[in-house]
Amino acid sequence: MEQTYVMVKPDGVQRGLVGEIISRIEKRGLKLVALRMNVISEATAKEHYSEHAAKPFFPGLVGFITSGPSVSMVVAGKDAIRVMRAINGATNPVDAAPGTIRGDFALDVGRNVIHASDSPEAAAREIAIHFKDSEIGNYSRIDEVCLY
Ligand code: RTP
Ligand code: MG
Repeated sequence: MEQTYVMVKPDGVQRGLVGEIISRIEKRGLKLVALRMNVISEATAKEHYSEHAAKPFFPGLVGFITSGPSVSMVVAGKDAIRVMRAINGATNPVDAAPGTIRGDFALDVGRNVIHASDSPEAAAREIAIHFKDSEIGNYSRIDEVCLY
């Protein structure tokens, strides 16, 4: 089963969208295997977004992502990385299709509610940044197992 790292960003938490977002992920058939709310440290934020370190929006991005509690998750399932990116929609919410999280709940590229890893390499790297192995659960969804 593929795993990906997902974060409800501080704006999503402040707008009360955590339940709605988790619900969409679970209803799609993906499985939550780790979950935490915390304020991400500046060092962790810089590491998480290190690919953007040279970009003009980097200081604002780090400031925003550390500005309040966010919800971190590891989400598992078939093609979880690609499916989560599709659930989230385009980076700039103005371009995000209705029915996606960004397309339904956001307008501003700097407050786009949710993050998900964009490749298998990024997923492995980001999961390791935000979670210890011992924090990642191992269970079957009821719809994954046949009783008889
Ligand atoms: P994320 O990493 O947050 O899931 O977003 P993403 O993959 O869709 O987009 P990415 O290119 O990785 O950008 C990371 C975050 O930086 C902010 N951003 N601002 N002002 C700008 O032009 C700009 N471009 C990107 C966004 O908040 C984006 O989510
Ligand atoms: Mg990204």
